[in-house]
Amino acid sequence: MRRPFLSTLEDYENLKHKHDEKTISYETKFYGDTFELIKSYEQLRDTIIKGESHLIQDILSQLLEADIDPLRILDIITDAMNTTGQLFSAREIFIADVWMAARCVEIIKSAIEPLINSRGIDKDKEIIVLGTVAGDVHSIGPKIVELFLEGAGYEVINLGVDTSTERFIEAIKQHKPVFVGLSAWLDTTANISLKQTIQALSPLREQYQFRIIVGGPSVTRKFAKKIGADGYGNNAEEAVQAVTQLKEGKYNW
Ligand code: B12
Repeated sequence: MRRPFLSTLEDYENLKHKHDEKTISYETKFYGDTFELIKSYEQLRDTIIKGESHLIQDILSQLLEADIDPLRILDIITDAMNTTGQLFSAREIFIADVWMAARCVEIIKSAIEPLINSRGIDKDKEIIVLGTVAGDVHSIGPKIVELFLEGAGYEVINLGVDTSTERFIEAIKQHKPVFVGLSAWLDTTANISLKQTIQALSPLREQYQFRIIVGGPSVTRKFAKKIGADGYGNNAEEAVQAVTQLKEGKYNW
């Protein structure tokens, strides 16, 4: 299990103050990075939280020039958005701030996507269709899941947000995926759209031989099982684990 980079803004500030010789060596050992790199990670995270999209490109270039694994940048995005969510929930920032943070993430994702895709493992990649269910416009989580699944060697067709059941069915018929991944963020879309989507896709499972995995903060493992999903992932790494274990017949709820 990958350790979250930092879990709250407070941790982040503490870490900044903690950067004396002793802790640098600890952090350096832990992450296998140089101090300069850790500073750039922090800077990227801080910049996302502040929504300073005009600064993103420069910081990202520094990190990529240092040849860091682009998948690690996804950890920073996840952490920054979790902190953004906590600040929003605590009413310390407004929805407009969340939008600005999301905008920064979009810029980063566009920049690192080609780097992750260019790793190409084999030509005949299996396909995974991914989408956020109808009525829900959250896209950052599935984008990260997409990048992880691509990193694991799948071709991912991301249908984006607010995806109707008809659109999922069309994509299944067209792309013949081995997995369909569904996301939901809101309690309403998890309880209604996600359930309805699984019900609508289920009759096609036998004919098209795909399995359904689900995720998103409003979805629990128990709920996923109850509504008829084949697998669940609490985060992008678990999404990869779920598809791997399902393929090997080793998935355990
Ligand atoms: C960013 C954000 C937005 C942005 C979305 C921008 C975008 N392009 O995505 C905007 C501003 C548009 C937005 C709008 C709204 N939002 Co909003 N939003 C968030 C926020 C702050 C962060 C979500 C996020 O990106 N997290 C970071 C990613 C990396 O994590 P993640 O999403 O959990 O994804 C991981 C896992 O869930 C998993 N996963 C995700 N998908 C999948 C799929 C599969 C198959 C698998 C296996 C795993 C998996 O892996 C991902 C990567 O590790 C959350 C708060 C939070 N803490 O979650 C609220 C939150 C989700 N939003 C909320 C609300 C209420 C809304 C609005 C209704 C607000 C409003 N009043 O208008 C609207 C809804 C619009 C709609 N119809 O969908 C609530 C939902 C409450 C609820 N439980 O119902 C939350 C929890 C905030 C809160 N505390 O109130 N939001």
